[in-house]
Amino acid sequence: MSVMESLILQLHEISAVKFGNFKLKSGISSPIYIDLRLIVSYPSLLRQISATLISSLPSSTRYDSVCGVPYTALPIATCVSVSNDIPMLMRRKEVKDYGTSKAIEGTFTPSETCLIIEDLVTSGASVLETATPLRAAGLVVKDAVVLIDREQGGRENLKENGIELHSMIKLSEMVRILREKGKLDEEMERVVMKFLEENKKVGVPNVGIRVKVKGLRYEERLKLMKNEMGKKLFEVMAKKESNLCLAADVATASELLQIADKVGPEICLLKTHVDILPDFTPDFGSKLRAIAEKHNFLIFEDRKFADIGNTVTMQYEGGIFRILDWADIINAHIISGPGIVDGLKLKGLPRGRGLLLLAEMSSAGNLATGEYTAAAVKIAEEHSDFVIGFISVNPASWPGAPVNPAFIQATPGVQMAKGGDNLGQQYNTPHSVIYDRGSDIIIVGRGIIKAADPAEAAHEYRLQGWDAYLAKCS
Ligand code: 5BU
Repeated sequence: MSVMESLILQLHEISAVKFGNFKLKSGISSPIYIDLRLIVSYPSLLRQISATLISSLPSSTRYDSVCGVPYTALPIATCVSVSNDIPMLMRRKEVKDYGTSKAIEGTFTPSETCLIIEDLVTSGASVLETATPLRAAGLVVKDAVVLIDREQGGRENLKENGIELHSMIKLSEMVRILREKGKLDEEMERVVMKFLEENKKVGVPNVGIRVKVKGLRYEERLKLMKNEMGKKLFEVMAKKESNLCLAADVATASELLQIADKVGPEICLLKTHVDILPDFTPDFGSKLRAIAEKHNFLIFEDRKFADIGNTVTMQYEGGIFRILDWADIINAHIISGPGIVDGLKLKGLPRGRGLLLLAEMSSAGNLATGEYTAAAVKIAEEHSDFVIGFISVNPASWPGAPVNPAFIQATPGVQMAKGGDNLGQQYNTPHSVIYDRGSDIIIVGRGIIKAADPAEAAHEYRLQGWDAYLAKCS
């Protein structure tokens, strides 16, 4: 008899798996009932289950710690931790709002990988409820291992959220083995299999299962950020109580300097398109930097570099604009591959600069979606000394969400009312961008520039952006 068969028989023996007619929590009647809470009373079985769970993982699975989904999987995770000498983390089901008010108990370093352990997966929602706070604390969650997969869409839902589900056993296999061993008759097998088939939701992923967690404050995230300019941006945001970036798309350099001085007190960041300024002169950078220092904001040249590494080093440093000399932050597409980041980093990192990667765009029909977005996240993780975050539109919807909180999300396409322009731009409100879509910085252009009083408009955007941030953190 295989180890698995023996385990299944033992689970049946202790009545952790029962056949009959049961009313489930959801109200439906089921011919099969599984209650794995019982296993704590059978230490030898608990030990065997824990060992088999770990050995059922592909050998390529890497993790620094384990975390059980409360409560049933907690003893399983503890057993795995103790017998394999792997540190364990615990997720609080009810986050205390007093004391340290931690969602995750245990010691860890952000960007370490945590394996989730669960007893039974149906839709995958409870695994996500544990993955989300782990990720929000800066941990990487890529895999979950489960004792029994009910095959009701959990695997698909988790995949959608960037988690691969490994199951020790599928429920239909379990039923087949119990039938083989004479633990249920043919009629009951037929009834159970029919029930499982009818309740199968495989292929119809319940997309949209998302869990909201309290956001970390900038002061906390600053400690996770590796790049000095990124740290500085968090500092400025916290100090000025501003997550507003002005997209200073005005007609001339002199107009830009004027609006920078007027709006300066409200913003954490000023975004330029230096190549649209007809009156650009080599002293533009130093003039803008003086205003930035006066009002304590950073400068972001929205150059959207896109070429191969070697070319971008020259575009960044040279030409008429000499962007490297005055822009604190630049951005780049990843269409040319990670070499672009290496190229920009070569010039930018020694000067203390930071880079935002374009993970998504705000314009209708753009192609920066799905795997492209995921590739941007991967490149960012691999270059977190230089990459400070992303240009994004809806980071809360990305497969690995929430994204590593070390990274800053900056979102263009923001106005007070949802809508768009007639060239494909699409607008969302400050609240929806920061609170619902999980971004950090609202990038506002025409909403401020075209307002009758830009400084007053900027003030209003700042208050709305800040309120949404506070709401997210509480
Ligand atoms: P608006 O006036 O608020 O629509 O200006 C938006 C600014 O953000 C503008 O400078 C764009 O070049 C920039 N932008 C964008 O709108 N969408 C994107 O996906 C990216 C940048 Br990337």
